[in-house]
Amino acid sequence: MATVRYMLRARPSIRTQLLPSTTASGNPVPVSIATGRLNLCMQRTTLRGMHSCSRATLPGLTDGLRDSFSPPHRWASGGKFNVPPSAQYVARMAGIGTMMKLPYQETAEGLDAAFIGVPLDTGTSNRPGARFGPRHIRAESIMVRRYNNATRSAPFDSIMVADIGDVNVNLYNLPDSCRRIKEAYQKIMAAGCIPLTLGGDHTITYPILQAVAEKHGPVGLVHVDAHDDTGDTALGEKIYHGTPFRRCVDDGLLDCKRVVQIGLRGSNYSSDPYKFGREQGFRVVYAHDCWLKSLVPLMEEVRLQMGEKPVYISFDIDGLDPTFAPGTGTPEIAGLTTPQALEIIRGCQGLNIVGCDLVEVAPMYDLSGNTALTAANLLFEMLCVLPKVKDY
Ligand SMILES: [Mn+2]
Repeated sequence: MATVRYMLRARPSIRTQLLPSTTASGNPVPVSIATGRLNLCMQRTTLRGMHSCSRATLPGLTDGLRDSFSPPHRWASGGKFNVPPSAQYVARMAGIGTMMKLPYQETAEGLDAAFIGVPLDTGTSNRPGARFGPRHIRAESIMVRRYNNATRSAPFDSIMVADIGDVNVNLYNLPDSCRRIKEAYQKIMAAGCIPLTLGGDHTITYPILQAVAEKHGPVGLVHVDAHDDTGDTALGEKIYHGTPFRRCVDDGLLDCKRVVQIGLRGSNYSSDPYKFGREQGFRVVYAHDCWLKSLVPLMEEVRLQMGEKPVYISFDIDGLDPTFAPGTGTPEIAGLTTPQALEIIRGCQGLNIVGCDLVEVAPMYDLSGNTALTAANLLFEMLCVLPKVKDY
């Protein structure tokens, strides 16, 4: 037991039971603590550490570990922007699981763009599980690196980005969750920050767009989905994941002539299911009109449709075919391919994008993790097409 060490991270005044802990190299590691009171203290200690963490440090690793195991000054570029750590210097799965292992901060102050989770799935109509989307997308995002070699975008050389955590949703009250989401996004918009949202079911886009339109006025919308999500009610309720864009129209949040819905498919209850959207002026692009085609020409038309004014991107992962993205609650066969998803997002480059979301990842229906991995990469692609991002 010569290598047994103790590490006390609590205030000395707190009486506690210390458990021994060892590592192969004899380095001290935090021990499991038996008392609830000290656990609380440790959580506070960790939070204080994260708040005080400079923008160039990796969240979740202590100074001791940094000094022991890594070369110094390799966490970031040394420049003025946050940068994800490189797996050349930091083991991919080391550290706390923020999006791309970016620094965590509590608010959007000082950020050009922020990743934010909305772990809500009480608006789902079929398989639940999207409440776990943000955590799994963050976990799989450890594979996403800092440069986009296909588009030559360098977001982390151009803009300040961080993970600002999750909206504290109310799982037992959907309208109250919508209120909480709207209030959280009002603060993000007030900070002049572009939100990149990790959903969550598609209900969340309604309160997000309430906050976005409050700042920018009615926005254009690039909506990728298997479903149009413009239903009026279900089971007598006006708010669930099948109605967000109907509610947005009701509230005047959309510039309806600048809305495109891409990937719609599946069986329907009506013989003319997309009539409502078309009547508003939406462009509706069926999945079967995308099969076996490049979507680059479509996106040229979409850029003309969107013009210079603000645009929001809402990407429901079920827009993809279930072979690419089975981890979702309402899958439909014969959807878009992953390369087509990239063509759509990359085709948004140059638009005045004011917010993006990636919704409906329900990880437990895809044990491979590939749906969440795809979502993490699509969110990176969205980051790469934001207005202030430069090419290298
Ligand atoms: Mn949807």
